[in-house]
Amino acid sequence: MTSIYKKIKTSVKNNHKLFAVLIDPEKIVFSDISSFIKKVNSSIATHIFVGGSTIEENVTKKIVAEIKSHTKLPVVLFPGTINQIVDNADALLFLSLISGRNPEYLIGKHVESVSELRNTNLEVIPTGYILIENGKRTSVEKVTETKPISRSNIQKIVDTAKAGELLGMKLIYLEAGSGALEPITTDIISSVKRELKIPLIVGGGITNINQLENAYQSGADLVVIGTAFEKDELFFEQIKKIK
Ligand code: 1GP
Repeated sequence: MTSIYKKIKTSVKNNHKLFAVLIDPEKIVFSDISSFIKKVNSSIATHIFVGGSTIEENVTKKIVAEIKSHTKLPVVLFPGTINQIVDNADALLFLSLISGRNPEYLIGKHVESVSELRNTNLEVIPTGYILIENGKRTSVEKVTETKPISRSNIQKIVDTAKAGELLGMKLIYLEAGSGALEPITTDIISSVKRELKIPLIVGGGITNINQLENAYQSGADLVVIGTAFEKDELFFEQIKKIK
């Protein structure tokens, strides 16, 4: 087992909740990165995720280098496109969109990315990525041309997550979509968590402390927030690290 994943497993075992700030390379202003990361460093964040739906060539590498020059937190790629796979990050969530039925996002892009991955030392973490309907059409849905699973079909969500685990995936990520109107419900989180032996990531539409606490209490091991910080960095004040 490699190190970032191993640490996630140890945290889960010790019931230590994890938190990732998601940075979309297309949305962050380069000159703002140092002050943004300062806030991340003094928050409860344990990881920085970097990724977005569409990105120009070469942007990610520059942004990852700048982030890494201001933090010791692990930088994990959460790529929406192959050109977001860069060798200067620490790990890669190798996402397979198991809620969808588009072979490109189940295995196609993965095959294409191998020639790039061969040249990196990234820790590759196979992740079952499950998109759940949240009331509006998300960019994941548009880009991947797949349908999310209905939020009321909890059994299908649970079975999809379990199938991912049985296929050997190391993490399951329940995604409501960036800027989702509603985060994943506590019912869905707890039902999935009950069945899984592997760590559970939850993200999409979480914009306040109550929603964050609810996600943790219902069984999320790692919560991802992006949009709430893009909209208002004062949110960091509410999630400061206790010294
Ligand atoms: C999106 O799950 C992440 O892929 C985070 O979503 O931007 O809504 O926080 P938000």
